[in-house]
Amino acid sequence: MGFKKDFVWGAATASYQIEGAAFEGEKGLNVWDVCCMQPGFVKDGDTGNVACDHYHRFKEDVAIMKKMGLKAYRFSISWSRVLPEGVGKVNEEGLDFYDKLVDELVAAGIEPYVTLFHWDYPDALFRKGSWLNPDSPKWFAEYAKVIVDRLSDRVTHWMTINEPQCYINLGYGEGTHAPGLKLNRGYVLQAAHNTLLAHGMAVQVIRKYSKKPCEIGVALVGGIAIPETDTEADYNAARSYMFDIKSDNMMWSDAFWMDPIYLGKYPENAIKFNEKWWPKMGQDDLKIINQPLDFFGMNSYHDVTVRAGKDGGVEVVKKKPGYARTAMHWAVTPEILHYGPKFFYERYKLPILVTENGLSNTDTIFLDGKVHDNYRIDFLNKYLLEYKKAADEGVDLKGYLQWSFLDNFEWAEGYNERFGLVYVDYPTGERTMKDSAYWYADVIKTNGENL
Ligand code: BGP
Repeated sequence: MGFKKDFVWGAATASYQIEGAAFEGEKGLNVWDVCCMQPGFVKDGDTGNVACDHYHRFKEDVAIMKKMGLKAYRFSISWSRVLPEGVGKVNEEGLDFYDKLVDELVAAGIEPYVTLFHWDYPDALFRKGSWLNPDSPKWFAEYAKVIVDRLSDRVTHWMTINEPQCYINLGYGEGTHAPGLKLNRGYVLQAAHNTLLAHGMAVQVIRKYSKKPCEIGVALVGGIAIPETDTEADYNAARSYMFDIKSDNMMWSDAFWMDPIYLGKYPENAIKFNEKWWPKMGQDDLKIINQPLDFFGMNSYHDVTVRAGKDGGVEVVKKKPGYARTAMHWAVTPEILHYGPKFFYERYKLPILVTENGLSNTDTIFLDGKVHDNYRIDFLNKYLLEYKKAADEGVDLKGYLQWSFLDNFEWAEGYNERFGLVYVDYPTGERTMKDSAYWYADVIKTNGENL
């Protein structure tokens, strides 16, 4: 069966990771701008101040995308570039940047997939309590309206938020990502609830004001368990690992984030185990969070294998010594693209769109001036073959958006790892298509038949 004819092949980026121009064009500060000023927050003192300088080089970047034959390009909008104070006065110069980028993509025949929020929260709103402020969902809805009013005559594919698991847990609980807070569970839960509510309100805004029929989703971390064998017992162990909340340690679980969005309820055990912390909620909050969506956005890189335990529980299978891993030390686990879509489709019943998947590496330019990133080709090939298995089993697959189009600023890791299909020489901004970019162009051309 393979990938269907209209399968969407693309690549993804995020504003803070590539744009640069952090203090240009009347842009307001965001929490990553501020955290990067803090010595020690990011490895080697790296910052996103210049990053890939995409803000000035976007035409060149779109030309490379066109050369690769990308059908879709997922990018995010910097909220504080458009609304320097987070709400209120619109910065026309900032909005114009995205307007021109969208024009350029459309002219190149590339479908824009817009993420409204990928972690660069406006500093001005952080100072008002950010996701802890009860008005924060409304602030996000106001921002969404500004973007939809301007871009929805050309943009018809939207994602509200990216990986709330990371920006809430790492940013508000563990303090390793911006804004760098280590708050107690009660506050983290409140921030999580408000960010889910913001997602729901933004969906309502997009549906109401979009100038064209559109498709909307959200890009969550898809935590996935690979069943050790194809037996019902191990499948059930994988389902249980992914969706059952067994202890109060559930802030990274799938069900805590996904059930309210796709099923309109928090898992009962999430509430039970966190009773003393459970945030106050409005009567209609869950209804607002549970907006109908058009696809299931899944960001997945690596995960675990499980088996049915002797006592009826779930056992995580220990990885073999010397197992394959990436520069980020993430295990190479291609099977997640088979079993993840299978189990998510079974539970949430929406077409699957891989919104991120890719390999971090320490690529360099070889003596011949090229970047021979065989590891990336092999990684993507293996993952995509597994993804194809899901299609063969009848899972509705919408597409695949590789992370990332360009090497970029990897948050607290700075520029230490490279995820791109296109190499960026940061001091000069020069781009070089890696071998994987040429290989991916062939994958797209043959709709995955060459895998
Ligand atoms: C994205 C980031 C990427 C990468 C990825 C990792 O959304 O922008 O740069 O870090 O998430 O995701 P995770 O660590 O959740 O697997």
